[in-house]
Amino acid sequence: MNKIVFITGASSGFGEACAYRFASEGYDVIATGRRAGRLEALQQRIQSTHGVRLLPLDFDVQDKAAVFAAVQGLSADWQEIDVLINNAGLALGRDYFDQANMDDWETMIDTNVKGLLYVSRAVLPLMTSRNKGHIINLGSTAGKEVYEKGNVYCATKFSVGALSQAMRIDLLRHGIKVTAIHPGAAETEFSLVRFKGDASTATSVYTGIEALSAKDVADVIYYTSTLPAHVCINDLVLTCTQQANSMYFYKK
Ligand code: NDP
Ligand code: 8X3
Repeated sequence: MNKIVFITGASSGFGEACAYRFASEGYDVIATGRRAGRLEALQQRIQSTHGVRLLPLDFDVQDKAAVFAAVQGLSADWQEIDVLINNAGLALGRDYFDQANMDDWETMIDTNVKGLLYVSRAVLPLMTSRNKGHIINLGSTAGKEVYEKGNVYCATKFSVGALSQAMRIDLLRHGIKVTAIHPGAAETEFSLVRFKGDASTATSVYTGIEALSAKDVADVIYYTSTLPAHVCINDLVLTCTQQANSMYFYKK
Protein backbone atom coordinates (compact mmCIF):
# COMPACT_ATOMS: atom_id res chain seq x y z
CA MET A 1 0.00 0.00 0.00
CA ASN A 2 1.27 3.49 -0.85
CA LYS A 3 1.91 6.03 1.86
CA ILE A 4 -0.70 8.81 2.12
CA VAL A 5 -0.13 12.58 2.31
CA PHE A 6 -2.95 14.99 3.23
CA ILE A 7 -2.27 18.49 1.86
CA THR A 8 -4.34 21.60 2.60
CA GLY A 9 -4.26 24.34 -0.04
CA ALA A 10 -3.35 21.96 -2.88
CA SER A 11 -5.16 23.97 -5.57
CA SER A 12 -2.20 26.35 -6.01
CA GLY A 13 1.37 27.23 -5.05
CA PHE A 14 3.27 25.16 -2.47
CA GLY A 15 0.40 22.76 -1.89
CA GLU A 16 -0.01 21.92 -5.56
CA ALA A 17 3.78 21.53 -5.95
CA CYS A 18 3.80 19.20 -2.90
CA ALA A 19 1.03 17.14 -4.51
CA TYR A 20 3.22 16.63 -7.58
CA ARG A 21 6.38 15.96 -5.55
CA PHE A 22 4.86 13.44 -3.15
CA ALA A 23 2.95 11.74 -6.01
CA SER A 24 6.18 11.43 -7.98
CA GLU A 25 7.61 9.56 -4.98
CA GLY A 26 4.71 7.10 -4.92
CA TYR A 27 2.42 8.71 -2.33
CA ASP A 28 -1.35 8.68 -2.67
CA VAL A 29 -2.54 12.25 -2.18
CA ILE A 30 -5.51 13.83 -0.42
CA ALA A 31 -5.65 17.28 -2.03
CA THR A 32 -7.81 19.92 -0.37
CA GLY A 33 -8.84 23.51 -1.07
CA ARG A 34 -11.97 25.49 -1.90
CA ARG A 35 -11.63 25.48 -5.70
CA ALA A 36 -13.07 22.08 -6.62
CA GLY A 37 -12.42 22.50 -10.35
CA ARG A 38 -8.70 22.96 -9.80
CA LEU A 39 -8.52 19.93 -7.51
CA GLU A 40 -10.31 17.77 -10.10
CA ALA A 41 -7.90 18.92 -12.82
CA LEU A 42 -5.00 18.08 -10.48
CA GLN A 43 -6.53 14.64 -9.91
CA GLN A 44 -6.61 13.94 -13.66
CA ARG A 45 -3.02 15.12 -14.20
CA ILE A 46 -1.45 13.39 -11.21
CA GLN A 47 -3.27 10.10 -11.60
CA SER A 48 -2.37 9.85 -15.28
CA THR A 49 1.24 10.99 -14.83
CA HIS A 50 2.22 9.19 -11.64
CA GLY A 51 -0.19 6.24 -11.40
CA VAL A 52 -1.09 7.01 -7.77
CA ARG A 53 -4.52 7.83 -6.30
CA LEU A 54 -5.56 11.44 -5.66
CA LEU A 55 -8.63 12.24 -3.61
CA PRO A 56 -9.90 15.82 -4.08
CA LEU A 57 -11.72 17.26 -1.06
CA ASP A 58 -13.13 20.76 -1.27
CA PHE A 59 -13.83 22.56 1.98
CA ASP A 60 -13.00 25.84 3.68
CA VAL A 61 -10.52 25.33 6.54
CA GLN A 62 -12.27 28.18 8.42
CA ASP A 63 -15.40 26.02 8.68
CA LYS A 64 -14.85 23.67 11.63
CA ALA A 65 -17.87 21.48 10.85
CA ALA A 66 -16.84 21.12 7.20
CA VAL A 67 -13.27 20.19 8.16
CA PHE A 68 -14.41 17.46 10.56
CA ALA A 69 -17.06 16.17 8.12
CA ALA A 70 -14.48 15.86 5.35
CA VAL A 71 -11.90 14.03 7.48
CA GLN A 72 -14.40 11.83 9.31
CA GLY A 73 -15.93 10.91 5.93
CA LEU A 74 -12.69 9.38 4.64
CA SER A 75 -13.12 5.75 3.61
CA ALA A 76 -10.94 3.15 5.32
CA ASP A 77 -8.47 3.05 2.43
CA TRP A 78 -7.68 6.78 2.93
CA GLN A 79 -7.42 6.85 6.71
CA GLU A 80 -3.82 5.80 7.28
CA ILE A 81 -2.40 9.29 6.77
CA ASP A 82 1.39 9.34 7.06
CA VAL A 83 2.04 13.05 6.42
CA LEU A 84 -0.22 16.07 7.02
CA ILE A 85 0.89 19.32 5.37
CA ASN A 86 -0.90 22.29 6.93
CA ASN A 87 -0.29 24.70 4.08
CA ALA A 88 -3.58 26.51 3.35
CA GLY A 89 -3.15 30.15 4.22
CA LEU A 90 -3.00 33.70 3.01
CA ALA A 91 -2.09 37.29 3.62
CA LEU A 92 -4.68 39.98 2.94
CA GLY A 93 -3.52 43.55 2.56
CA ARG A 94 -0.30 45.25 3.58
CA ASP A 95 -1.32 48.26 5.63
CA TYR A 96 -0.36 50.14 8.78
CA PHE A 97 -1.86 48.61 11.93
CA ASP A 98 -4.10 51.65 12.50
CA GLN A 99 -5.41 51.58 8.94
CA ALA A 100 -5.68 47.86 8.11
CA ASN A 101 -9.03 46.29 7.25
CA MET A 102 -10.29 44.36 10.28
CA ASP A 103 -12.21 41.86 8.14
CA ASP A 104 -8.88 40.97 6.54
CA TRP A 105 -7.45 40.42 10.02
CA GLU A 106 -10.30 38.05 10.88
CA THR A 107 -9.86 36.06 7.67
CA MET A 108 -6.12 35.64 8.20
CA ILE A 109 -6.59 34.52 11.81
CA ASP A 110 -9.47 32.19 10.92
CA THR A 111 -7.53 30.60 8.04
CA ASN A 112 -3.89 30.57 9.12
CA VAL A 113 -4.42 29.81 12.80
CA LYS A 114 -7.88 28.39 13.41
CA GLY A 115 -7.92 26.45 10.12
CA LEU A 116 -4.60 24.81 11.01
CA LEU A 117 -5.98 23.90 14.45
CA TYR A 118 -9.19 22.38 13.04
CA VAL A 119 -7.43 20.29 10.39
CA SER A 120 -4.80 19.09 12.85
CA ARG A 121 -7.38 18.04 15.45
CA ALA A 122 -9.50 16.31 12.80
CA VAL A 123 -6.57 14.33 11.35
CA LEU A 124 -4.70 13.56 14.57
CA PRO A 125 -6.86 10.62 15.74
CA LEU A 126 -5.81 8.84 12.53
CA MET A 127 -2.17 9.28 13.61
CA THR A 128 -2.35 8.86 17.39
CA SER A 129 -4.21 5.55 16.98
CA ARG A 130 -1.15 4.24 15.12
CA ASN A 131 1.49 6.17 17.15
CA LYS A 132 2.89 7.32 13.84
CA GLY A 133 2.75 10.35 11.60
CA HIS A 134 4.40 13.59 10.52
CA ILE A 135 2.77 17.02 10.64
CA ILE A 136 4.40 19.73 8.53
CA ASN A 137 3.18 23.28 9.17
CA LEU A 138 3.81 26.21 6.81
CA GLY A 139 5.04 29.20 8.76
CA SER A 140 7.02 31.97 7.10
CA THR A 141 9.98 34.29 7.55
CA ALA A 142 7.10 36.62 8.52
CA GLY A 143 6.82 34.43 11.61
CA LYS A 144 10.47 35.05 12.49
CA GLU A 145 10.74 38.85 12.17
CA VAL A 146 7.81 41.30 12.06
CA TYR A 147 8.03 43.78 9.19
CA GLU A 148 6.30 47.13 8.63
CA LYS A 149 2.64 46.68 7.62
CA GLY A 150 2.91 42.93 8.20
CA ASN A 151 1.15 43.11 11.62
CA VAL A 152 -1.55 40.43 11.72
CA TYR A 153 -0.14 38.28 8.92
CA CYS A 154 3.15 38.15 10.86
CA ALA A 155 1.24 37.38 14.07
CA THR A 156 -0.51 34.42 12.44
CA LYS A 157 2.83 33.02 11.30
CA PHE A 158 4.39 33.54 14.74
CA SER A 159 1.39 31.51 15.95
CA VAL A 160 2.23 28.73 13.50
CA GLY A 161 5.72 28.63 15.02
CA ALA A 162 4.36 28.52 18.58
CA LEU A 163 1.74 25.90 17.74
CA SER A 164 4.36 23.75 16.02
CA GLN A 165 6.43 23.81 19.21
CA ALA A 166 3.34 23.02 21.27
CA MET A 167 2.34 20.11 19.05
CA ARG A 168 5.88 18.70 19.09
CA ILE A 169 5.88 18.69 22.89
CA ASP A 170 2.35 17.37 23.40
CA LEU A 171 2.62 14.69 20.69
CA LEU A 172 5.98 13.30 21.88
CA ARG A 173 4.16 10.46 23.63
CA HIS A 174 2.64 9.38 20.29
CA GLY A 175 5.92 9.43 18.32
CA ILE A 176 4.51 12.01 15.90
CA LYS A 177 7.01 14.31 14.19
CA VAL A 178 6.20 18.00 13.85
CA THR A 179 8.15 20.20 11.43
CA ALA A 180 7.66 23.93 10.84
CA ILE A 181 8.82 25.22 7.46
CA HIS A 182 9.42 28.98 7.12
CA PRO A 183 9.90 30.12 3.50
CA GLY A 184 10.79 33.62 2.44
CA ALA A 185 9.43 35.29 -0.70
CA ALA A 186 8.17 32.69 -3.18
CA GLU A 187 6.43 33.43 -6.45
CA THR A 188 2.99 31.80 -6.28
CA GLU A 189 -0.53 33.27 -6.21
CA PHE A 190 0.25 34.52 -2.68
CA SER A 191 0.85 38.18 -3.61
CA LEU A 192 -2.03 38.29 -6.08
CA VAL A 193 -4.30 37.19 -3.22
CA ARG A 194 -2.65 39.59 -0.77
CA PHE A 195 -3.11 42.57 -3.11
CA LYS A 196 -6.62 41.47 -4.08
CA GLY A 197 -6.00 40.91 -7.79
CA ASP A 198 -3.66 43.89 -8.35
CA ALA A 199 -1.23 42.05 -10.65
CA SER A 200 1.30 44.86 -11.04
CA THR A 201 1.76 45.31 -7.26
CA ALA A 202 1.92 41.54 -6.85
CA THR A 203 4.60 41.22 -9.54
CA SER A 204 6.64 44.08 -8.05
CA VAL A 205 7.26 41.99 -4.91
CA TYR A 206 9.49 39.69 -6.97
CA THR A 207 11.10 42.26 -9.29
CA GLY A 208 14.89 42.21 -9.10
CA ILE A 209 15.17 38.90 -7.25
CA GLU A 210 15.09 35.29 -8.28
CA ALA A 211 12.49 34.33 -5.70
CA LEU A 212 11.88 30.81 -4.46
CA SER A 213 9.52 28.79 -6.66
CA ALA A 214 6.76 26.55 -5.36
CA LYS A 215 8.84 23.59 -6.51
CA ASP A 216 11.86 24.77 -4.48
CA VAL A 217 9.71 24.81 -1.36
CA ALA A 218 8.02 21.47 -2.15
CA ASP A 219 11.41 19.82 -2.64
CA VAL A 220 12.53 20.97 0.83
CA ILE A 221 9.22 19.92 2.40
CA TYR A 222 9.52 16.51 0.78
CA TYR A 223 13.10 16.16 2.05
CA THR A 224 11.96 16.66 5.65
CA SER A 225 9.66 13.65 5.22
CA THR A 226 12.43 11.33 4.04
CA LEU A 227 14.50 11.12 7.23
CA PRO A 228 14.74 8.00 9.41
CA ALA A 229 11.96 7.46 11.97
CA HIS A 230 14.15 8.70 14.84
CA VAL A 231 15.16 11.99 13.10
CA CYS A 232 12.93 15.09 12.99
CA ILE A 233 13.66 18.51 11.51
CA ASN A 234 11.93 20.80 13.99
CA ASP A 235 12.20 24.22 12.40
CA LEU A 236 13.54 25.13 8.98
CA VAL A 237 13.89 28.59 7.39
CA LEU A 238 14.58 28.85 3.66
CA THR A 239 14.93 31.93 1.49
CA CYS A 240 16.22 32.67 -1.97
CA THR A 241 19.88 33.70 -2.02
CA GLN A 242 18.95 37.38 -2.49
CA GLN A 243 16.95 37.45 0.76
CA ALA A 244 18.46 37.34 4.26
CA ASN A 245 15.29 37.61 6.39
CA SER A 246 11.88 39.32 6.37
CA MET A 247 13.40 42.76 5.73
CA TYR A 248 16.70 42.42 3.91
CA PHE A 249 16.75 41.81 0.15
CA TYR A 250 19.47 42.45 -2.41
CA LYS A 251 17.47 43.52 -5.46
CA LYS A 252 19.20 43.87 -8.84
P1 NDP B 1 -1.21 30.37 -2.88
O1 NDP B 1 -2.13 31.54 -2.81
O2 NDP B 1 -0.61 30.01 -4.20
O3 NDP B 1 -1.95 29.06 -2.30
C1 NDP B 1 -2.73 29.14 -1.13
C2 NDP B 1 -3.54 27.87 -1.00
O4 NDP B 1 -4.29 27.95 0.22
C3 NDP B 1 -4.54 27.69 -2.14
O5 NDP B 1 -4.52 26.34 -2.55
C4 NDP B 1 -5.87 28.04 -1.50
O6 NDP B 1 -6.90 27.24 -2.08
C5 NDP B 1 -5.65 27.61 -0.05
N1 NDP B 1 -6.54 28.30 0.86
C6 NDP B 1 -6.54 29.63 1.16
N2 NDP B 1 -7.56 29.91 1.99
C7 NDP B 1 -8.21 28.73 2.21
C8 NDP B 1 -9.36 28.36 2.97
N3 NDP B 1 -10.04 29.26 3.69
N4 NDP B 1 -9.76 27.08 2.97
C9 NDP B 1 -9.08 26.16 2.26
N5 NDP B 1 -8.00 26.43 1.52
C10 NDP B 1 -7.57 27.72 1.50
O7 NDP B 1 -0.07 30.66 -1.80
P2 NDP B 1 1.26 29.86 -1.39
O8 NDP B 1 1.31 28.53 -1.98
O9 NDP B 1 2.40 30.78 -1.59
O10 NDP B 1 1.04 29.78 0.19
C11 NDP B 1 0.89 28.56 0.90
C12 NDP B 1 1.25 28.80 2.35
O11 NDP B 1 2.60 29.22 2.46
C13 NDP B 1 0.43 29.87 3.05
O12 NDP B 1 0.18 29.43 4.38
C14 NDP B 1 1.34 31.09 3.06
O13 NDP B 1 1.05 31.96 4.12
C15 NDP B 1 2.67 30.42 3.21
N6 NDP B 1 3.84 31.18 2.75
C16 NDP B 1 3.90 31.72 1.50
C17 NDP B 1 5.04 32.39 1.08
C18 NDP B 1 5.15 33.05 -0.27
O14 NDP B 1 5.96 33.99 -0.41
N7 NDP B 1 4.43 32.59 -1.29
C19 NDP B 1 6.21 32.48 1.95
C20 NDP B 1 6.03 31.90 3.25
C21 NDP B 1 4.90 31.24 3.61
P3 NDP B 1 -8.37 27.75 -2.48
O15 NDP B 1 -8.25 29.20 -2.86
O16 NDP B 1 -8.76 26.83 -3.60
O17 NDP B 1 -9.15 27.52 -1.24
C1 8X3 C 1 5.11 35.22 2.89
C2 8X3 C 1 6.43 35.89 2.84
O1 8X3 C 1 7.62 38.13 3.16
O2 8X3 C 1 5.48 38.18 2.04
O3 8X3 C 1 4.90 34.59 4.11
O4 8X3 C 1 5.59 37.81 4.38
S1 8X3 C 1 6.24 37.59 3.12
